[in-house]
Amino acid sequence: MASLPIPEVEEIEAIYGLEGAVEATSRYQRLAAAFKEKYGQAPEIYARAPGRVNLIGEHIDYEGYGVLPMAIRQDTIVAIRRGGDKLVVANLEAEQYPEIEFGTDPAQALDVAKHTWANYFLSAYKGVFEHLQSKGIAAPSPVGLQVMVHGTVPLGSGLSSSAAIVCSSSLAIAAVLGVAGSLTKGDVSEFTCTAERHVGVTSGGMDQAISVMGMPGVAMLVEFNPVRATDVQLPAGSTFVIANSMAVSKKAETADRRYNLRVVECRLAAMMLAVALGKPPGEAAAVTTLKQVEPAIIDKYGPGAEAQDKAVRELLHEGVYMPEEVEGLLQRPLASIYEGNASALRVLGVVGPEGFRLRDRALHVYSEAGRVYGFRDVCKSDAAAEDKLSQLGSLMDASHASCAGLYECSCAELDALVGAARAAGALGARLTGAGWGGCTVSLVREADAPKFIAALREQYYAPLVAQGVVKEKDLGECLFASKPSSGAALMKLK
Ligand code: NG1
Ligand code: MG
Repeated sequence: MASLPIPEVEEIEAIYGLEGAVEATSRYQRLAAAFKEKYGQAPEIYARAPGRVNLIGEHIDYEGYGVLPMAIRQDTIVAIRRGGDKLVVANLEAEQYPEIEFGTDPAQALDVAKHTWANYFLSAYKGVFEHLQSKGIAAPSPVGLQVMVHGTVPLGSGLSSSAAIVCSSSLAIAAVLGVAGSLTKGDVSEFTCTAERHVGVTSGGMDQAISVMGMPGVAMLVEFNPVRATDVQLPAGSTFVIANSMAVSKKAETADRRYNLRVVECRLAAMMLAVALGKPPGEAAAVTTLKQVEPAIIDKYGPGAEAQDKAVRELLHEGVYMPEEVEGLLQRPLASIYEGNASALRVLGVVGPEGFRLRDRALHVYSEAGRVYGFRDVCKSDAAAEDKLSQLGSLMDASHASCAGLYECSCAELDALVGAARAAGALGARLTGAGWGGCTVSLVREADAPKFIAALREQYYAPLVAQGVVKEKDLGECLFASKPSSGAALMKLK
């Protein structure tokens, strides 16, 4: 499946479904009109890519483990044409997202310290050229591009607005430069993941993969190295309700103390496990993911979640590891292990007495990886739908507990919202995406969804409306049931 070419779709209905088509059409029309007014001509082509909600499997994609997201209908659309001698990146919502210009040199550096929305476009631009170079495909000479973007995925909400803009921009750029024909979905999933790291977050590949490979009606088990996606049919009568905690997670801006710190902690945990399992320091220092040490754990402790949990508790000590302890065991400075890895070096530069909580992070990653396959197996099983729902709910609850307790990526607002969701009748509820703010996802019986949404409005959102944090009229964008939607596509409008 990963080797299918990117579809070029002419009909909006094919993507947005009958219900969404009218609204989508008017959005594309507004984008086209604003584009023509600004640049004097119509776009040559459009591309769109959706956000996603992760049902289970949090903070494990960068450790090499499979995750289970679905694409949502909210997306980013990009209109583009060749022209001028710069990259002019404008947004339909110009007041909120001011226009930014870049030169056309694909090798230009991206300023991580100056985070702007258009950095995501530039990361896509660099990514397209880097991909062509890595495949030995002759790159076209850089030309000026005129671009206009419109997104409906809420920012900083764990629904991957970032992947939506990086993936749609990449497709648009590749198409207008005439190289889209040589790309497969797998190529785009992989190079957009690498490209997004230019923005300064050392993310895994889940968001880009599901944004590119999502399919209507099914969630996907996304696995890595190489990236691939398998359909997961969700049980009949189930609905997933997304709710925004309204705490904004500024992931790129806080990366050194949150997201990128966790990525560093996981690798340190993997190296410490390798040392404890008897690997010589040089070999241990070369380990990069927790997945890589799993075979050695199984050799000694046997397979299964319990054995893995026992192993981690025996091999890693409680509490905090400081850099000196890790360096002593690896017999080399961390700066040498991370040479050339700018984001990890930034993390090491700011680490304080809170150090690294390696045992907790490893316990989360291994148990969460197991829950992903558990979730898939429940969906595939021939149990009664009602039993499936309650088992999936328990897995989601356990995932949230692990994210909050062991991985410390929740926050007061997310915990309160998860609590309110369970009180309102969710069969399971958890944070989704990186956490530290953003959204939760709740499993609800389809028939109960309206009642559930009304109860959550009352319990969680009414006070926020009263405080002026959110407007009543915008609640539909904060709290909604979502069906699995289709992945990225190039579009020519009729
Ligand atoms: P969000 O913050 O939801 O976009 C991030 C990472 C994912 C994954 C999740 C946690 C990016 C682009 N994505 O998602 O790869 O690690 O956190 O599971 O940073
Ligand atoms: Mg993101």
